Amino acid sequence: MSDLRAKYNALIDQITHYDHQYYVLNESSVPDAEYDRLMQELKGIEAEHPDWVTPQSPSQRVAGAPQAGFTTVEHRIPMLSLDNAFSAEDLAAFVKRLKDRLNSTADIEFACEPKLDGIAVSLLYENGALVRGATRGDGTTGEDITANVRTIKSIPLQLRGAGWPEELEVRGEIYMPKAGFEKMNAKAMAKGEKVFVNPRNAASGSLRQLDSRLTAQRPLEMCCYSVGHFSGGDLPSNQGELMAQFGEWGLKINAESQVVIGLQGVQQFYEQLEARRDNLPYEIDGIVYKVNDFALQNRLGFVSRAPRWAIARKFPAQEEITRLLDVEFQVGRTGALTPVARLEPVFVGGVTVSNATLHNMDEVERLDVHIGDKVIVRRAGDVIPQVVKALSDDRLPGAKKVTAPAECPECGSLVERVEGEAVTRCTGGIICSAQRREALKHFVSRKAMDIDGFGEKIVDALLETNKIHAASDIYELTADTVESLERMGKKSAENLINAIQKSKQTTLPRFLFALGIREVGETTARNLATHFGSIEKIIAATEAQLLEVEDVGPKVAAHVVNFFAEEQNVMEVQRIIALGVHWDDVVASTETALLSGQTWVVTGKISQMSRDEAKDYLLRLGAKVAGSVSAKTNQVVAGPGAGSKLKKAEELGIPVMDEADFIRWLTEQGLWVSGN
Ligand code: D41
Repeated sequence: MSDLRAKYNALIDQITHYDHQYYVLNESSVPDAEYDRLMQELKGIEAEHPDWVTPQSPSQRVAGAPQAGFTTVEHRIPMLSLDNAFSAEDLAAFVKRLKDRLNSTADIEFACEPKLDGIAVSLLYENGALVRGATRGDGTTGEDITANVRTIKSIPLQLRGAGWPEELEVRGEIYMPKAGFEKMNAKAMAKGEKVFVNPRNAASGSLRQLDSRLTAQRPLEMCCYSVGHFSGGDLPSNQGELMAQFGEWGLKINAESQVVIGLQGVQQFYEQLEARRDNLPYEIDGIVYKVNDFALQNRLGFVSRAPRWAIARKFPAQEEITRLLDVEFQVGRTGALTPVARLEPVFVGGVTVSNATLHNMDEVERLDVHIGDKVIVRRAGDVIPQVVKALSDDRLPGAKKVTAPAECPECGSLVERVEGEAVTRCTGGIICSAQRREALKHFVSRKAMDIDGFGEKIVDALLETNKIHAASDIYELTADTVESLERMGKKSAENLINAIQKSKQTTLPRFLFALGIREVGETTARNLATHFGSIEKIIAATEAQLLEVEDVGPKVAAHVVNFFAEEQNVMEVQRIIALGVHWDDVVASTETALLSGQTWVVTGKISQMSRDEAKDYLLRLGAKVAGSVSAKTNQVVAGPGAGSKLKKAEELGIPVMDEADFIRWLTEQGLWVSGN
């Protein structure tokens, strides 16, 4: 073999290996730049020697031109459907049915798999080479989506290792991970393109593209879970081993899958996975349980189109249809009017939902909702329920379109919507009681002044009884005043006053953030604080000076200048400081700071301080504090309960300190005095 040919083969192996590591095993392998260089080199050789190119080359994932349509595929063995179980009782009945049918009292082994919410597909491998991909369709006939499945990097074009049957039909689910879905939708939204309702629809729409170049840009993955037709070789004798075998052949399998024993094992798996549902990187709508042993599966057989030996235990649905009764507008801290849907109560995502957000007027227009419409409500995880679609087919004649009010529903001031912005805003400023209320809630909140126990109810009660008007008034409250509020005992009043006192010792970033200047979030507040070093300098800063701050653009700069141009705001700041709110000076120049240029990550529970406090310390030393671990991370502080971030740090060989190390180190820096 020529040197170049050997080089070419080695490149294919190397790129295929990197794809496998990254897309199948989820391990980071090479820097993008290196990967791109290898791919360019491969393509260069292929341009010189087109006759060397095979369909298995990693350069051959994307076809050149769109198809006219999809041809149909008859499945040689039907792709079955799954029976559902909706409760623990249903599941127990399933296990009992199996035992009865097998005429045995012995516990059965079950393979448990997350039920991915995607599209079931079939892949055909001939002598290890991917030759066809098809959708499940109705189980008998599907569509040929070979060109599209070839673009999915977790699907091997050539099986790895050895020992696969000559013909092997692998079945599994193609899905879109949550993060990729969010990113893709955000991009589509910005460009005014079609937004998908959920990751499943996005996966389905992406697979139905006639132009595989479009599919290639969608973040799809595939996990494999069964075999259809096979010939010319043998397979393991149970599901657990089949999954292990799939893994060796380079097919992606679900890392959560597990073999358990008996009803108890099955139920335990349910509880553990359900608790983690929202934290998984992809959506699941339940768990699939399969009798592990293939011989037992064969004995149990099928009823109509579903196997007797498998069942899908469904989780509570995250989307339901209900009716939109009305839309009201809530006024936020910066005057932004948020349209809120009042709904006919509906059970979704495990709770009864009667309100859902419509975000802003752009979203209302995009959804084209009318009062009385049937709408799809989605509640996934802990996020606020959302209206994701209006079912316009069922619209009642004469239904009223949702429009923004001309006046603020709370204070009656005019409402404005800046050209090109999604947000409608009340122009009332601090005369608007809603804006005042929200500003105060923000001021006392955890990431701002962090006044323990100062909740929404107390803010409302103090405002209603005219005990406070502005944030500075909080620092003049007495225990007697607080105690005079309804449902407030002596002890709680004292606790609140103590918490207010304690909050006076703060940091400049927190104080700045607490002021609630538009577009000044935690990060911007930190950047402003480290850049200028004092509140006086920030108040005096010009737009040009503000633009020198990291991540501060013209918009933020204008908001800061406008805020402090308002004399009332400056007086309020001075009054708060006069009443005792103070902080240590900030290390003004990041160049001289101990940790300047370093990126730290804090994860897990820190018992002697809050995670936010730990971050404050690091920021004061000039470090950047990141939310995730990457090759750029210099140091990780990991308290008990640290999970994936700690694991990642260990994989990447990044130094990790535990809480004791961290406190020792802070003490050495003179930042921590024991008994703090
Ligand atoms: O994750 C899934 N969505 C999933 C679907 C899974 N993990 N296993 C499955 N197993 C089967 C049998 C037992 C019939 C081989 C399935 C499906 N079927 C399935 N997907 C769509 C219809 C049926």
